[in-house]
Amino acid sequence: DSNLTMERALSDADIAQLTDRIEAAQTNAKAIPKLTEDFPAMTLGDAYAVQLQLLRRWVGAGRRQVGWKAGLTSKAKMDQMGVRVPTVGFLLADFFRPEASVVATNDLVHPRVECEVAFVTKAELAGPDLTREQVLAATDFVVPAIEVIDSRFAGFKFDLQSVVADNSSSARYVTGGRARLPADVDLATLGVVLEKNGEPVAMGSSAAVAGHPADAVALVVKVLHEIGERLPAGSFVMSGGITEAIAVQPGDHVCARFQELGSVGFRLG
Ligand code: 0L1
Ligand code: MG
Repeated sequence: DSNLTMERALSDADIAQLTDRIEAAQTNAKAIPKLTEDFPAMTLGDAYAVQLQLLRRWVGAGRRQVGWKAGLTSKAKMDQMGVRVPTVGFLLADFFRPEASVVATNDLVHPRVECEVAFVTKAELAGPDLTREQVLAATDFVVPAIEVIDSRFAGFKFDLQSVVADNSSSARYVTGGRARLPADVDLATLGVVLEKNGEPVAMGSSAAVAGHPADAVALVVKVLHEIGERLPAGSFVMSGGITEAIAVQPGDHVCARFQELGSVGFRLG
């Protein structure tokens, strides 16, 4: 697909208009058609231009960025969404919700949850080809997390350009369990079970995420390199859903039980 280039095809005015659309859909929790319907020439580079414009608007309005997330880094997620290219999305401090709390859904379109290993870094990471070892050396600690994703596209139907512009479906995230030093856990083969209302609904191993979650972090840094960004020390990075994402409703209780990292759970309100 020739639109999967980081070259830009759309004008600055088009990028601003698309950012308005995404901002309104996210702010009002209202689904919109995928962006490529009106802008078929849109490239991956245009999509990241929209995502970065949204980030700059919101940071300019006083919101604080804490880090980035990997999207679509496991085969389960790629198969579920029919998209084969890993993506990144930014994470703001106000996307965070505490463990054991009630996470509101009235400000979301159609939330889904997925289990992820999250990294907190202690040194800057940059460049197109970091190794797993370099990522681990720059990692302060890892924590278990549940991401609540929410596509702003009707029926969770989108293409790569649309989902990247929509900040890779980022919506909320919850951390819990135990923070661990990366050297103290075998990050390659951590098992996780996702329960909904006490029943197991998905399970997997951290190896599902790009082979190793630290490799997914290296992929995040590679995409950041391609869009002219780096990962500062102190970043919070979600390495991508280990299992497919599970749809949730108000009243549901979800809990992710990770080997070695403990569990994280909350209720949907
Ligand atoms: O965190 C994710 O993997 C989401 C990436 C975007 C695709 C989706 O909405 O599932
Ligand atoms: Mg995710």
